[in-house]
Amino acid sequence: DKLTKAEDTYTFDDFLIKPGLSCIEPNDVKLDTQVSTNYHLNTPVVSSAMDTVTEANMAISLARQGGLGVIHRNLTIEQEIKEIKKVKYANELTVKEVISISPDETVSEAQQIMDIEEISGLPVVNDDNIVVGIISRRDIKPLRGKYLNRKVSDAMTQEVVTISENTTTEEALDVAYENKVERLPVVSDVNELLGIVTMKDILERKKYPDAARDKNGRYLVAAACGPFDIERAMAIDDAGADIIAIDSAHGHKTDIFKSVNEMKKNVDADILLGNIATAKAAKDMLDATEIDGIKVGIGPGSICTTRIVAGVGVPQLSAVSSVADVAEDHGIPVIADGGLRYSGDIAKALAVGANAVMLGSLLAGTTESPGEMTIRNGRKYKQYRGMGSLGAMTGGVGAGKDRYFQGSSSNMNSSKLVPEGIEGVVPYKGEASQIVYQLMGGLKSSMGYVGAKSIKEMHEKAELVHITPNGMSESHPHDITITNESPNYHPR
Ligand code: RVP
Repeated sequence: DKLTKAEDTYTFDDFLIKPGLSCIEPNDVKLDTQVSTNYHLNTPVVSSAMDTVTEANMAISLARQGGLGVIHRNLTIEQEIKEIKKVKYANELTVKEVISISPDETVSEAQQIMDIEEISGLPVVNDDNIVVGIISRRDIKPLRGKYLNRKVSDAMTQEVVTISENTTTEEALDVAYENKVERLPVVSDVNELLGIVTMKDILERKKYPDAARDKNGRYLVAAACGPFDIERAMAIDDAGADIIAIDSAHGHKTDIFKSVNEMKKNVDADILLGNIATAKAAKDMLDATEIDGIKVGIGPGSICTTRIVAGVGVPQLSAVSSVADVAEDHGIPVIADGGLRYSGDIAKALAVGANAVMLGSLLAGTTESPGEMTIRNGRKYKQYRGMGSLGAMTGGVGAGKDRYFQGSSSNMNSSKLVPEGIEGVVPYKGEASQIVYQLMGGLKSSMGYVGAKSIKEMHEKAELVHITPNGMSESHPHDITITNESPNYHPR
């Protein structure tokens, strides 16, 4: 009968990782990982495509730390593109679309452009786009109002310090320091303007050596898309999204496989497909599509009610483990999405084969998460809600409404929506970088106990022990009143 045939399934609290023989210190551990066929991260953390978790600020913060943000899709296509571009242009070493000025324009024209574009200097180029000078606020400042009608050629600095396209970051920094200049036009052999590098961009690059970057050195970014929204997929691909995360509550569907194959033909970005929770789904998906990564999780999310409303799901550690076994044979990365509450849960997800984790609640309530801060009883909170909650389905542009709506599409009012998520608040936690630092610290510690110096070794070496609820209650602090909260542990 069905009940005796039912498999036993488990989640994070049912297992612990067994300590093993080790010569690895947490600081020796490397956390780089493949997140999709063509992209790897230096930190195995991906932020959820949720409207209270990821827009450009979160994606920039994660990319700086070596992780990846997935811009949510409760936005118009234009708004989503804007967020993607903010990430892509946040630390572009060579800005290619340079605003320049002709030597025959007036100084006041130059000043206006600098004010409007919020920049402090302009390369001066002739009609053939050859650099003939540079004009900055420093050149203009000493000129009193009456000289503002002068030509740019009279006020500009003629001896321009330039670099070539092949100049490295270190060399550019040396040139900028030695010549005490803030911006370096990038020029061709014949002095044609190709781009500009600013000191600010060079310094930012040095500050985040482990940042996740594309082949042009820009921050990596992913963006969400509905499984049938080919128009959005093509638009966000064009805008520069490196990875498109196809966002479905149930990715194990033949019509989704078909649509994603069509999408794949039309985009350059890698495609992550999800969510699924069984080995069979992974096999079917990998047989039917050419996707670049799989997202696992049906119902583990802290804001998710799918398992209660629909009675459907698979406890997350089992789901990740069974999908990872299949995906590994195909060389396709797996992202464990949802249900992660502590760094130890991240370690367990990786121990059973995940390449990275996707975090919602752990990153919600940070400075970088979208949404207003509210104060209740003297404590600060920020909103966190499921994308299948009523609020998310009726707010923004209502992404996911298609997913949870029941009834005829001509009458899409909120009373016909059947939510699978809830809305709430989480305490304000400060900067996402601090959260990620603690989470990765915990993970490194775990890998030290296992004796794994890389995520690959974690996959190979980690063994787990099955524990009882008593084992779990022994694991949490007990028989004490906590007086000083720790940054990486919150009692449940
Ligand atoms: P958590 O990190 O446990 O808060 O889970 C976040 C994940 O929950 C998301 O990445 C997504 O897969 C899932 N989610 C988002 N909205 C909903 C819902 O409304 N049911 N679920």
